[in-house]
Amino acid sequence: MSGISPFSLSKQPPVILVADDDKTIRVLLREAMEQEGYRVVEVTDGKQCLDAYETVKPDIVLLDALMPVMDGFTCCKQLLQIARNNLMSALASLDTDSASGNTVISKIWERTPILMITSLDDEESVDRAFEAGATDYVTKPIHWAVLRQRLRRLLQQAQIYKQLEAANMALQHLANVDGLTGLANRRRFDDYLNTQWINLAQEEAPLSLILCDIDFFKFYNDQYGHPAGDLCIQKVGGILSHKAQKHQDLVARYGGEEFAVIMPYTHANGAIYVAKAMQDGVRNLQIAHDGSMVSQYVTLSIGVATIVPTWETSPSDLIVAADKALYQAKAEGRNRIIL
Ligand code: GH3
Ligand code: MG
Ligand code: MG
Ligand code: MG
Repeated sequence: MSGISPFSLSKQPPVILVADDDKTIRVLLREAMEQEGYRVVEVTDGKQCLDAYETVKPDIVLLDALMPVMDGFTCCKQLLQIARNNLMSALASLDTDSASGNTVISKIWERTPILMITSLDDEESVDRAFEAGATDYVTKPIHWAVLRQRLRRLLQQAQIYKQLEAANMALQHLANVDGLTGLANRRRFDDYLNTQWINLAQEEAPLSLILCDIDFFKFYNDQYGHPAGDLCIQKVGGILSHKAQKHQDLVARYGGEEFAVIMPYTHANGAIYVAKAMQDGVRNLQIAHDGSMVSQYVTLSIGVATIVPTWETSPSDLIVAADKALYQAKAEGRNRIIL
């Protein structure tokens, strides 16, 4: 007996998809596996196995080598093709978003283990099983203890991959998300800007950047206290994220009470339109601000810059331009938008 139960990391009973044309074997397999606490779904050939795969979402596929209609080798190859296609579509999304690297990692780990059942005296089938991409094999007549242990080990490995994936996702989240607002943090801002820079330089498409800074925020803290200041930052962050409509727009907390919005494929007019919506949105929150010299409510100063990225320029050129505009908005009296 291996020490760790395959259930130790998961509540649901593991699902085994069994494909075998021999009814007697299927009955025996079902009995043996149900005794282990697994849930069993039976099919009689490789074609049925492929059809059932997406709906059943098995934890393991147990695949007889020789079956009518479609044999186990072909079925195994096609199951891997499905996994590969999933991976390719996850990779394709990397073009627009570097954070989806997580998705790619999870797609690699999502690959369901395939255990092939070959005849004991058929060495060639063992080679073919591995060539087709099987994770492991058992031989017929079935040695039940061997099958039990292989299943346990494969399920444990799959569970460990899932745990690692969850831990990886949690780490990525911590590394990329601002704790106070739930917005993208500065690190994610830098990554995203760099990725978009490269995309848009290739496409010769425009990229806009909005930088917002809360007016007289030091006085806000002085007046209402730091916890109220935090709440104010959260509310402002929430409204900015609500006003950035396009799925490619990224709203980040750029610094203490500063926010940035990266807007790919957006000309200056579009960016100013969104900046105006953000400015109005924040004012309409009507957060009282007695320390402000420009309004009874919390307001924003906003700098906007637009550029068509090239290989001769760099993201910092866009940041410098937006920062200058923001500085000018402050200098000209705050609570305004400068392009
Ligand atoms: P201006 O209109 O020129 O922007 O004036 P300001 O007072 O907003 O500018 P300044 O940069 O001098 O002050 C920003 C203040 O924001 C100072 C800092 O204490 C406060 N701040 C930065 N991060 C946080 C935070 O996470 N929570 C709170 N409550 N305050 C913060
Ligand atoms: Mg068979
Ligand atoms: Mg500031
Ligand atoms: Mg400020």
